[in-house]
Amino acid sequence: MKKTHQVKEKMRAILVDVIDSRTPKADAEKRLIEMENLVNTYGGIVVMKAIQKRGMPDYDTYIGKGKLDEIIKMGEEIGADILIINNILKPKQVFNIDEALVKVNMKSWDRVDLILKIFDKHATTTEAKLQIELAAIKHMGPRIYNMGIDLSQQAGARGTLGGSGETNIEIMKRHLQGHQLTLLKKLEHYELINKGHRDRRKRQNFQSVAIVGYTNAGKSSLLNALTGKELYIADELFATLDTRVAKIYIPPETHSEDGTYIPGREIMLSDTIGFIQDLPPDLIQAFKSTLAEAISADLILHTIDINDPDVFEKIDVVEDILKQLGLQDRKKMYVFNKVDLLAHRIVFEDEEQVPEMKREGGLVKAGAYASHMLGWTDHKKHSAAAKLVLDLKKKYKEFQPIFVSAHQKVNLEKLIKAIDKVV
Ligand SMILES: Nc1nc2c(ncn2[C@@H]2O[C@H](COP(=O)(O)OP(=O)(O)OP(=O)(O)O)[C@@H](O)[C@H]2O)c(=O)[nH]1
Ligand SMILES: [Mg+2]
Repeated sequence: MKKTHQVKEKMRAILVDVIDSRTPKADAEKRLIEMENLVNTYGGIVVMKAIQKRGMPDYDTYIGKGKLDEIIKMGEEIGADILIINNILKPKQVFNIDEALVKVNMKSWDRVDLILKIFDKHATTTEAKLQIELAAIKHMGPRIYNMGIDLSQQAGARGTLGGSGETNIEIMKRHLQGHQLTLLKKLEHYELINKGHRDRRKRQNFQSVAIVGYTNAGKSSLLNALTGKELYIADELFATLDTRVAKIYIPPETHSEDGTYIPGREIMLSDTIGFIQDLPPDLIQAFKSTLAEAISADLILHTIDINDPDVFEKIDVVEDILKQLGLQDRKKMYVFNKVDLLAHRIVFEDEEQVPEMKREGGLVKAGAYASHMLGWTDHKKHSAAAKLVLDLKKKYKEFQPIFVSAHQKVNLEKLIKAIDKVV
């Protein structure tokens, strides 16, 4: 059969996650699922996955020689291209693993490699590309300094490098350090431009609100819904790598009692890169310039996918990263998004402002049983959703939790009012 076009085969990956003996099985499985999502986002498929319990990672190969042999055998049988380990490995371990894998035409990545590859694929602006390059040097540099035999041989073979008494690795190291400085300089330039923009907005008295949250929570969707922008939205992890800023318009208001007129105003809203668990500090550091918008915001909208089975853990991950960015004490509001996927007619029984509910009027008030009879949704799901909302409301009371749907535009007006009140 004649091929009309070349179809590029998807990268076939074997995943291994090394966990300690205290990690519960369910958590380990969730980690693997997230990792598989990352691989799919990159455009690969997972052909095998394994969880490995170890008291301590193996000194030479992290996963241990037995496991590595097993993977080599499996990899050859099922035709895998790559072994991805869901941990952060030492340069020496990566080197040893790659050396063993080369005979079956495979290579290895650790968690940071995988995240960097996705970043690289999604980056569109020069600034994002520079930040990724910087993060990559920080991550890969030590591998080259310590183990860069391949590279140094190549450099040597070209015959252009190599001075008296200086090894090729030292030259490579110097080269990378120089390059890192160049990148930092270029990034500084962007930071200055961004700072200029921020300062101007401050002078014009714009208040700024930053949307942050776990990757895929719906941050870009929320910004679009609130501002009418059309940012890139995708059911992938790390769809956004840059900061985008847009205005929300707060309409003027006349007080019903005393007739005072409050003029309308505009607030700057920014969207940025999503967070993920085990995000290495180096990566956060490299993205400081992009995150600067969030760092200087008057209010942080922590956006959360309410349907996430790990909603509480993901909130903690984001809070932890906010802390690393020095933002633990910033004014914060929690926005639980994607309520359209919940059985929200019942969830909002105590809130009369949901547009859909208004239309259904008295029926809603009839409660869970009636809606079950009407075949709206299953009763159990309703009560679970209602309980979840109550739990979230109680636990995060201080952050004025608000429940919205960026897709269905549920509760957005309430959100805008709440923002208006706070900033
Ligand atoms: N059902 C439903 N889906 C939503 C809603 N908001 C966003 N989504 C979907 O969730 C996915 C992620 O949305 P994005 O807006 O790209 O999420 P993000 O937080 O910006 O993600 P990253 O930039 O990748 O970190 C997309 O498939 C959206 O269509 C919502 O209110 N309801
Ligand atoms: Mg986004």
